[in-house]
Amino acid sequence: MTKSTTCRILFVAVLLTAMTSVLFGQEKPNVVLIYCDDLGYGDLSSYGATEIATRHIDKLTQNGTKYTNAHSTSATCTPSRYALMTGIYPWRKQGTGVLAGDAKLIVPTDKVTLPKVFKQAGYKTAIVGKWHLGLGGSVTKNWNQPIRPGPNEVGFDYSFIFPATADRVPTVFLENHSVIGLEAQDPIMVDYQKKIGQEPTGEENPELLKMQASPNHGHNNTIINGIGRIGFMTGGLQARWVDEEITPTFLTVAKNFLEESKEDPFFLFFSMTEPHVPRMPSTLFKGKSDLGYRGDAILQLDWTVGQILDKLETLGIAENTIIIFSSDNGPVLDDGYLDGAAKFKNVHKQSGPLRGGKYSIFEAGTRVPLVISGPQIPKNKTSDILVSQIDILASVAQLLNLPSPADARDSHPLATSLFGAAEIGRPYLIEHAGCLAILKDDWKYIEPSHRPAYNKLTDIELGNSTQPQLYNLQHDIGETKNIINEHPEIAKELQEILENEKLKK
Ligand code: NG6
Ligand code: CA
Repeated sequence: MTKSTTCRILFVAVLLTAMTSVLFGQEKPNVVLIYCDDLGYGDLSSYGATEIATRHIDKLTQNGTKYTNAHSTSATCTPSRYALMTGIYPWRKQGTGVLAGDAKLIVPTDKVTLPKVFKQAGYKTAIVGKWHLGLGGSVTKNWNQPIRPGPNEVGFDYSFIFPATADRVPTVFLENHSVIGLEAQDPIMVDYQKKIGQEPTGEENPELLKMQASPNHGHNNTIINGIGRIGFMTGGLQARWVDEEITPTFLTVAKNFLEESKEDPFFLFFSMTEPHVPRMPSTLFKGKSDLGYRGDAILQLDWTVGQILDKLETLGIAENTIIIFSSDNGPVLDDGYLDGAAKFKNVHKQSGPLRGGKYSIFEAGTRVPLVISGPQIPKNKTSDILVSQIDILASVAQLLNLPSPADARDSHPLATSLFGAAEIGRPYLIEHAGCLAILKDDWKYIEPSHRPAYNKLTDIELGNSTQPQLYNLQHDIGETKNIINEHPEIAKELQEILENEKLKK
């Protein structure tokens, strides 16, 4: 073969490969959604933290757009995740509060979901990490058999999850429908009403704990890996996770998925457990921060994000991958264990300039970090448009040229902003933490509520008041001054929008 023929063949081969990648997939960006558990607005150095350096997430921030007015729908996990999956405000639906570890699936199997949108466009979909949206058709279930429905029935081709939270039983992983590592002769049983089996509980045998539970929080049921949990469990000794290995496990599984999916357009929901309690980072990270295990867990989270970014680079798909990084609700220091986090209350500002924290209707409950990077997304940009995680679903449909999903009626299509350079936010947003609040322009109205104003256990101001509240967030981001008496007309306008929203079915 002459040199020029070889060159021509090579040229045609390169051209064909390029055309194939344009036609079959590569023009569709991959999407990795990295979702943290209880990471606060002030927990990252790119969001102003001075006592901790989250350099991998900082790098992501430099490479993308950072949002300063982005929200989860709710101040706890299950409702925020319900909204993310369905595009429906969780307060419209009964039973979307924080779920027990044996709860049944609450995401409808016959409606649109975020992963189903991707599937409609031919994507491969996976969830790796925390689920907390229930499993199976009822509370009573046999954990030793395949459990359906779950993530695979609502749109994920592949799932590798733990059922609820790291502080709730069962402390096991499920791959698709089945618990991993189960031995037939040692079946698992779970109970949230009464003790089952002979295993020690935190309440009866606190001397066996490697981390003490905070008094009165209730993390004193079955002890697993030296940590008292919420709920009782027996059996499945070989299937139980070791807390220090949770994140390395999820990371390995996520990397494998990326490796296997590099030729397809894919959606990976990487749902991390940090810095939710119990904070038990891998030994490598213990003592790495100056902020105790909570800080160490954040450094582990940051490192893990770096590992995902590196993997995308190595696979040569970083350029064509959108990364969405956010958190399901605001921060908390003492959420059930005496891990020392509360000691750093006045050192590290986990809520940044915001008031409240997890569980709170004040801003720190739902205003969370949101960083998005990707092919069409401006780098090193800060945006203050109003956006919510509930908008991701409709925005993805818009990005992929699919019809707007009617079921997801609270989700706004903001693709030109979230995945592009536009600066268009949603007109208003409803916040949820037991009671409701509404954000519009610079204003925030919190409806009156008889719930407590303060939670002593977590030391968090919940923001509830029997009086209606109005704040101007432009001048008072810390919600220090209720100015409803000065602006009754604005309060009335916001209240009316809120009441109308509540009436929508
Ligand atoms: C609360 C738990 C808390 C945490 C939370 C769920 C008590 C007193 N506290 O009920 O420790 O597990 O539920 O957190 O039980 S979330 O981020 O998943 O919503
Ligand atoms: Ca959470």
